[in-house]
Amino acid sequence: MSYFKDIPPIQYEGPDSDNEFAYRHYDPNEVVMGKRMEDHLRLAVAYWHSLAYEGGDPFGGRTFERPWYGDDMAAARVKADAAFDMFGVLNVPFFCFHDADVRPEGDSFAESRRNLEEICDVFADKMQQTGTKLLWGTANMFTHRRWMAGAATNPDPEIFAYAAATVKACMDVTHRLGGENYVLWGGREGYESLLNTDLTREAEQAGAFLTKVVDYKHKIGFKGTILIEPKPQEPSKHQYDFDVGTIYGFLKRFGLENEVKLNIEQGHAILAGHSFEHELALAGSLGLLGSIDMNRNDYQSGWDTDQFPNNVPEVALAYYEVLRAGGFTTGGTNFDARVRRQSLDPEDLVLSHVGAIDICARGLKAAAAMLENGGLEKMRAERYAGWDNEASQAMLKSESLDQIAARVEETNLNPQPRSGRQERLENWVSRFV
Ligand code: XLS
Ligand code: NI
Ligand code: NI
Repeated sequence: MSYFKDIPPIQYEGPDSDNEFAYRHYDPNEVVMGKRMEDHLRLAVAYWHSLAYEGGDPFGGRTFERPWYGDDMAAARVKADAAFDMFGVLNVPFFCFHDADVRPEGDSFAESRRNLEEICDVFADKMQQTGTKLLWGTANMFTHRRWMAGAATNPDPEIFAYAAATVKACMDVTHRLGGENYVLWGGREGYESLLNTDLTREAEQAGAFLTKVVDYKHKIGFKGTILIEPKPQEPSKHQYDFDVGTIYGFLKRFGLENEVKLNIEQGHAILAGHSFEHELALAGSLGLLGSIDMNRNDYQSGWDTDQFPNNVPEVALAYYEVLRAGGFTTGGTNFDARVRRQSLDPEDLVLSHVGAIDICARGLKAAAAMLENGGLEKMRAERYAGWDNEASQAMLKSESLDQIAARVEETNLNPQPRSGRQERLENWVSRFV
């Protein structure tokens, strides 16, 4: 019997509904800026947090009791049943998974691969029956002890080889399941101590690895997007995919900037000392915005606590940048978020998503209203209007430093500062959120 048998399918009932098991703001069919809300947000449930996470923290182990816990194929099948039941209850169109979330580790690489393929056969049937789609697949190259010093950036070439085989297997099943993206989060691609680390070699290894991944994508005809997910630290002290700007430099260095985009996570942006909207705006400006991992960190603890989002103004500014960049194409909104370890019940698992989905719907609608109103863009355009003429453009393109200097003296240039109007803009945003 389904683990979620006591929970009704969640439907849109509108803001006045008193039903806990209903969406108040997420109406998949509501049209926002010419597109159905479901097609804007492209929501996904993360298998690792909702199905694989057992409630542990650094001070204590499992708190949850789920009928699918176990490390054999039978348990993996029960887990898959529960997963698709949950996707159905939530009416969420996508899911995401790592190999290690869905299958037991085998005694050999080949056995692990076969386990993965077998469970993906189960997924294929369920996806066919339910219409649920795969937003992205990925490889867990950080939990097992073999990965403790990294995967592609490991000092041991045998680990590099194992990582290559692992990613190939995960790309193969992602491709077979019609996945729309393939994600690489560099779980332990970084270092614990600079004292034992050769930065030059590790960067070369990472570049060679990613080049092989991109080549393989083309070889098998995978039409999805390869995405890198930035994170500055945790689990490593320092991670190479620190933030959007760092990855852009890495991609340029290895000539991959037109092949790879980014999966940007709220909590990781904060860990890097940025806001989510900063990372999204920068990725948008560099043409690298692919997909998002939606969550939030605890504001005090300073860790990647992967909580569900619950702040509309923050989420609105994030979607504003997504919409400004043209919205998602292959990407979407993956809830890289888990319930707290005291939230034991199936209801907690479902309602955490329900609340977060409503927050995203409100954020999206506010973002669309801001963009449609155009106020922010108008004020921004006015602020830079001085550049919209030939003379200013000529200064950028052709005038030399000494020519500019001569002109400054000839015309007795005396520029006057103008207000940046920050508070007025903040007031304007507040009208919408
Ligand atoms: C961990 C990451 C991870 C990736 C997928 O911090 O967010 O969950 O999204 O490997
Ligand atoms: Ni993530
Ligand atoms: Ni994360």
